Amino acid sequence: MAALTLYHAAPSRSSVTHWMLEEIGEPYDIHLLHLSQGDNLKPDYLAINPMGKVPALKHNDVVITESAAICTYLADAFPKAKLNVPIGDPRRGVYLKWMFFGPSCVEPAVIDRAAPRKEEARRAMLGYGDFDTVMNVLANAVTPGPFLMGEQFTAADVVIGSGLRWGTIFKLIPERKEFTDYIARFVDRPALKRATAKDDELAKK
Ligand SMILES: N[C@@H](CCC(=O)N[C@@H](CS)C(=O)NCC(=O)O)C(=O)O
Repeated sequence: MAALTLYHAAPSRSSVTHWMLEEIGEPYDIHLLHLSQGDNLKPDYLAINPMGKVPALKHNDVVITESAAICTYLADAFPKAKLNVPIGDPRRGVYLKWMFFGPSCVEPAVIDRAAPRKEEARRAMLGYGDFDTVMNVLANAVTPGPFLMGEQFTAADVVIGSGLRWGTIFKLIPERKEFTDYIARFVDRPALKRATAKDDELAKK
């Protein structure tokens, strides 16, 4: 049994952490859940993540939930993979900004657009402000690149890159050249290809 176990549904938001585990290159087990069968709401799994959501990652006896937190944790716990910006490096603040920008700005902006509210909330009330500003900030952040932190590909690219990739596939994010160029720079990474191929197999189970 590996020290790392990913509680995963394929494909889903846990695919972000699946890609991250492939980037890290440490052995891991997958505990597959079928969301359509309500596995995530069964008592066994609620004991792991009371939110009833995937992903969850177990590392020895510690459980981590929230995909961006899992990616941050893995990058720090396995620095050999060079996917983090370590404490002490002044660039870490910017790196953490992008790690948080994914779940606190990109995701809610995209989901609010996919499922609009009856009454539009005031810009000041929304942590992400407005969709167009989020997109413009992201477009600037990945240009010229190649990655969010410049030459170094980091866990922030796994988080933000996944959001942009899925958002573009589902046509929830505009097909801007800045985004298509950025996605093209990471889409052929062997770790992403391995995770996607494994997800395709897992989706059949
Ligand atoms: N904030 C969480 C969101 C996780 C999430 O929404 N996961 C979805 C899969 S895409 C889920 O578990 N849905 C099942 C359900 O809510 O019943 C994260 O980023 O990890």
